[in-house]
Amino acid sequence: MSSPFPQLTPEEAAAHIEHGQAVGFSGFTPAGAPKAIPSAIAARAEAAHQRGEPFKIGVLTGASTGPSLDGALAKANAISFRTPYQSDANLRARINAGDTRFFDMHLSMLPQAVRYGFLGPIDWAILEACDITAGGGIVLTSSVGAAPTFGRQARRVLIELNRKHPPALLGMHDIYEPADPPHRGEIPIFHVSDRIGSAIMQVDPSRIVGIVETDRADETAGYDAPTQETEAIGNHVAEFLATEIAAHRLPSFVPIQSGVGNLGNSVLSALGCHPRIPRFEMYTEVLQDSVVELICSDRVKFASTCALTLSPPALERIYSDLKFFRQRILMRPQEISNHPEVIRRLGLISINTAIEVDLFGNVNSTHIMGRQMMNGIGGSGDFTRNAYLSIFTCPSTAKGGKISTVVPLVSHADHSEHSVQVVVTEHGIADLRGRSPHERAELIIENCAHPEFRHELHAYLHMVKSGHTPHTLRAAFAFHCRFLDTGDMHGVDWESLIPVAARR
Ligand code: 0RQ
Repeated sequence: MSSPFPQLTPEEAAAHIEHGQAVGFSGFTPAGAPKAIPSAIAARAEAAHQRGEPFKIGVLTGASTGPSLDGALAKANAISFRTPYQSDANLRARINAGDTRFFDMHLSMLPQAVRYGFLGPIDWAILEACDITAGGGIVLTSSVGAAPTFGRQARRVLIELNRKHPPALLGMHDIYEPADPPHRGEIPIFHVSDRIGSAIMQVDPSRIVGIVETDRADETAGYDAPTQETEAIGNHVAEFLATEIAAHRLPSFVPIQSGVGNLGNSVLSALGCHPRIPRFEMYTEVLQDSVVELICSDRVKFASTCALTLSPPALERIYSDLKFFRQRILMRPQEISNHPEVIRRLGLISINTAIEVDLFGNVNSTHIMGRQMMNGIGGSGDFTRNAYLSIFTCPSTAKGGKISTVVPLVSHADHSEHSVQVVVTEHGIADLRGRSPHERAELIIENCAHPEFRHELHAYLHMVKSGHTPHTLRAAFAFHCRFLDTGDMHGVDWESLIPVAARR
């Protein structure tokens, strides 16, 4: 059928976007993000800058995106404002240099913050589709993210019709936007596979300015092979959950959420292989390569996700047998995949990665040395705060062993000791449930810290014995300060930092 919408080149589409406008892009991780139009906007910004004219836009997405969106726009210094999450090295540098204002948000809250008007008007929605009807019905591609909200809220809409994604994807999305208070009712998901919305998202066709046809693969990087460290962490998580089953603390094996990355990929592989972990379901925001394997081997029964964050071969595997996978995978908007109501109802096991964890279970997911933004909180807060069982994993050291990821006090707090229940490193597990701060500290040092740092952490702890939480503000950041001064956390002189009179 011929399309009633004008066919545009990426450059023609980009020419519509003006300096100072706010643009909501589809995509959640590089999955499902437009590529041609944002690259052309970046070129337009570069040309404007060469003429000495300002050109920056506000960029809203579902989560991170790939090199053609965040990467290209950041290289061109074309992003004034960015939310809710990113993971591109160029953009990270722009944010930390103060060129781009970044607003780090819980991913579940982005769509409603847009509807409430908290983030200002959205001038444009730029959405990647695999099919579009004359009436403005859009079949999204490898993610849903916040596309339905951007499509409804934006004044005008541009579509990237990407032939790399088959129109037969129809049926893998479940588009549902809750009403806003005071009219919001329950979100009727009672099982991971419940469908509550439409397979197609709807945009007012009179606001569609044009369509750009492309044929470009998602820019999701593949996953590294597991290392001894990531395998050990995965095995600890699997063994811990098997013990929970044996202790009847998991009467039925509740669905799993797992964060993105090599570690998350390894943990899922370990769960899939463990003989005492039953077949399970996933209610998560990102589906990674290991889950495709586990669906094929029938270890994972069903996966509800917001995005197919897959390497090109793994995505191809799904596209080559959509009949099989359509019965086992459903993509939802981030407002639903990460919704606290649904997470509490289903009772999830959340597994996310920390940058650092302190002796009491507070977790930093976002900042390096308290100052430099890494990626953002992503969905980790949505899941951790509401999970049946919340787990954080991380290697016990970073930067070739010079940094202990177990520190006296986190240099930035994303998840508090009240939400974090279990900490896992390659050395073992600290189960913090029902433990006081003193007990937590002992467990985390003994079970999780790297042996090279255990003595130092004990030295800190034993200098200050009284109080509900054994801290001394004089030395709580001594590890971090030592690293900033010398490039290595080893060798803190606790004796001189904490005067005898302060050791109570
Ligand atoms: O640095 O890249 O220079 O080598 O941080 O660390 O170990 O490669 O781990 O890629 O899984 O990222 C928490 C950032 C971990 C991620 C975080 C350095 C380390 C390395 C990356 P290099 P790794 P990962 C689902 C849920 C928040 C959002 C979230 C994240 C780099 O998992 O963004 O959970 N989480 N979302 O060397 C200094 C430390 C360090 C450190 C690690 N203590 N000090 N540097 N690094 N620890 C996803 C979504 O929501 C979409």
